[in-house]
Amino acid sequence: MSYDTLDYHFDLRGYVILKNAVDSQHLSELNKAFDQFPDLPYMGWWGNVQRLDNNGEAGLELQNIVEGGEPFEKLIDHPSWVERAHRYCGEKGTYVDGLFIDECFASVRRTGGFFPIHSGGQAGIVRNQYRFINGIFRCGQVNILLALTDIGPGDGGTLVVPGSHKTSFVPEEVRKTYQDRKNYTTLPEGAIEVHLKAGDALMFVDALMHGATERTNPGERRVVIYRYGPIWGSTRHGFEYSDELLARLTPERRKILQPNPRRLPGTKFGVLH
Ligand SMILES: O=C(O)CCC(=O)C(=O)O
Repeated sequence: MSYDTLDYHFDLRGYVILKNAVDSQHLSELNKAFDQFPDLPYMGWWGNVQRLDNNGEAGLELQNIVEGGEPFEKLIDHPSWVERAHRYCGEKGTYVDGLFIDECFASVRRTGGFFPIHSGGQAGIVRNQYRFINGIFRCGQVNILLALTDIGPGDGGTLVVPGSHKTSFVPEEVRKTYQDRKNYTTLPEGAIEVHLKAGDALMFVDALMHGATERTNPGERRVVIYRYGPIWGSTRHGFEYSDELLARLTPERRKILQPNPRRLPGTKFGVLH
C-alpha cells in the first residue's frame, strides 16, 4: 500500500484542500444554476429538490441538489475526488465495495449566517467515524465542500478543529468556547477558519469538529456539499431519486446514487425497473 501527501494530511488533520477541484467552465455552470434557483419557502419543493435549511441560521439550503441539473450530476463521480473518497469511505476491496451519496445540498450564506460547531471523535458516531485499520482507510462519512465563491475572512467560512476526528474528550472549558454559537469573532479553542478560492474543495471526514463563522461581509457565500459513505447507507433525509434522473445518468453515477437497485417481484436485480 502506498500513501500520498494528502493521505498524510487527511490522517493528521482530518481534512485536505483540493485546489482547483473543478475547472472554470464547470464553476461558471454551477454559479449560473445558483442564479436560477427559484425563491422557495422553507420546505418548498422545486422538482425533486427541497429547501430544507438544516440549521436555520446557516442560510438557505437546497437539499437533494443532484436533481438540480447536469452541473450537479457531474459532481457525483468527479475525478478530482471520487477515487480518494472511494478509498477513504467506500469499503474498498470488500464485499460491500462502493460509494454512496448520503446527502447533497447547495448552501447560500448571507450576512449573519453561521453554523455552530459540531461533531468530533469524542461523540463516537458510527456513521461519520474516522478509521484507519491495518493500513486501510475505513471511514464512515467523507464530505466534499466545494466553494463556488472565494471564501476569505468575514465570508462565513468553514471552521475546523484539526485533529479533532481522533479526539476522545472535550474539556468543559473548551466546550464553552464552542457554545458561543453566534459570535465566533475570536475563534473557538483549537479551531481554524478554512479559506478557499472558488473552485477549491474542502474534503473532510465528518467526525472532524466543524461548523462555520458568522458571515459579516455583504453578498453571499455559495457552496455545494456532497457527503459520501459506504453503499449500505441510506440518504440522511429520506430523499429518493427520480426515475428520470436515474435513467439518464451514466452507469457509474447511477451506481453511486443507487448502489442496490430496487429488488421487486418480477424484476431482475441489477436492472432499474
Ligand atoms: O457551511 C459550512 O461551512 C459548514 C457546514 C457544516 O458544518 C455541515 O454541513 O455540517
